[in-house]
Amino acid sequence: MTRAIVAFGANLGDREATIAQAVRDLAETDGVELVAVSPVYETPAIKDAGVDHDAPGYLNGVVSVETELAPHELLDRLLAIEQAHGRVRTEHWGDRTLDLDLIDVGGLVLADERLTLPHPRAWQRAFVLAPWLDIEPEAELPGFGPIRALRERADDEVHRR
Ligand code: PH2
Ligand code: MG
Ligand code: MG
Repeated sequence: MTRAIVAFGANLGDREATIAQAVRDLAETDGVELVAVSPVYETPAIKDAGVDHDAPGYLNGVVSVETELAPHELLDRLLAIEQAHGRVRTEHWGDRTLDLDLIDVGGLVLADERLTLPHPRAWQRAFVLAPWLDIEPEAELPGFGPIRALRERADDEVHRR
């Protein structure tokens, strides 16, 4: 069994209901055991150009799981759950009903055309680091060090609900 961190984000539709159902979908997956679910944070949308207060705000958080699945199998499952919750796109680039990102899988470092681990932007995103810190205060991001120190440096604003 390998412990993995999955981040969730939603900024369209009934964000809370979508996230709650997505967490249930993940928990019901064969070969996946849900270990912890973080508090949920309200966060302004980050776009290529920076914070976009005109875009709908996100709810963000993370879950930790124990899994028998290989990283790409877990990725396939996350993509299927995203699909099931329909990623309706609007004129605002990047807005989505549900995003599930694989952040860390047992400290593995890998990069191929489908998956980069750890998640390449997790180190700088308070909307990932803050909820992760809530459930794993001593966690380290492979190659980047303790997430507590990373969280102190990440300056995007997050508000616990
Ligand atoms: N995800 C993105 C882009 N911007 N901003 C917030 N606040 N939360 C997200 O989860 C997020 C984002 C791309 O995945
Ligand atoms: Mg994402
Ligand atoms: Mg994603």
